[in-house]
Amino acid sequence: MRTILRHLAVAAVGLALAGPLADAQAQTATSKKRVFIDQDGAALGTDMISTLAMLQSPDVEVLGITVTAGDAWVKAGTAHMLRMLELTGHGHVPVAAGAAFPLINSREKAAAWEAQYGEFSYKGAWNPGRYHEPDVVPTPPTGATTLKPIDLHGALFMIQQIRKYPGEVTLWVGGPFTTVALALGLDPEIATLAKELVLMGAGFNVGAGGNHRINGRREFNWWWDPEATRIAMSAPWKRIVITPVDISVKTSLNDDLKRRLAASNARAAQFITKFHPVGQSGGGGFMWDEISVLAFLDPSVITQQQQLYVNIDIDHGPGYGQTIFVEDVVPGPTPRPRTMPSWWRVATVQWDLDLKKFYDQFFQLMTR
Ligand SMILES: [Ca+2]
Repeated sequence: MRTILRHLAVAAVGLALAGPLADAQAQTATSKKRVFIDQDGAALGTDMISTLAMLQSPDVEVLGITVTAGDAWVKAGTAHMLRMLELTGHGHVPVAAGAAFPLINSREKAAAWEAQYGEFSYKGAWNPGRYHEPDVVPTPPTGATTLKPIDLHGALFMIQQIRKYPGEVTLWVGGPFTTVALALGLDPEIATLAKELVLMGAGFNVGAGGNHRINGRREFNWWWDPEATRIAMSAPWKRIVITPVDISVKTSLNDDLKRRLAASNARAAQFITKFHPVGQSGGGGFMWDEISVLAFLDPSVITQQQQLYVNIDIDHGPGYGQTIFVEDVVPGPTPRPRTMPSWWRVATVQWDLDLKKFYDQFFQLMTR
């Protein structure tokens, strides 16, 4: 309890910054885009590399990072994130541990669902091949870190930083929504105080189930915690941008790209070269979260996108965790805006990208 009270006291300091002090800070602002990152934390692959891409941008000030359970448990994921920061020269960026478990979903519930409706090919921290207990932190393949997370829960850290710069902070989410849902429960105003919500998640029309086999609309980030996704996607953000799994499968951390990066002495490039060597696909593969980051940095990377109402099925039946979506216009000879219940929010959904621009800009970021 004492720890919780201390967290709340620190958060209260952050909340107090919404007044004149915040205005003074805003006036000293740089022209950089302010971003708060919420990410899950597999030791290798898209979680680390996308976060690194954001940190490498000269146009962005990363206010902080919270790590949420998903691809890895939160304690392991936080260690992975800190180690990546340590190795790439970004160790000054504060990291807070976020949500440890989904709100309702669990490993046991997922297993019961699978027994009834079919097996998922990918379950993040629940994958049998990588499973360990939530409190265990195995030595990461990248090595043990000497850095520590800050002494504040990720949800409170998120609230504090969004309130510090009203209207300026892009909340970028590359993992499940549990920490965001907790933050919204504590302080619903962050949805309107943030500049926008930008995320990787959801699946729409991925052919033959895409990389999730059973159903391309059951994308991992959203499926891990459907109720949190419903809470986050129903909040009144000023703007929502979604990088869905549909576009992820058009990219890969391929050997040509790795060979080009290997020639660079930059720490970011060397991180990829050391832990994602040419000819080894482990942890590489599709660049799910990287697309979301690069499209945020330069929207012209995206060549096709669409406005849709987007949310998630939270009925505990066969559709649990599926992306649901509706066109924002009623088609016909004279199309008109579609009216939906308030929990449906319109999002910009990215469908296609300029691959050359994407890879070139990724290369530039990683070799700085
Ligand atoms: Ca992720």
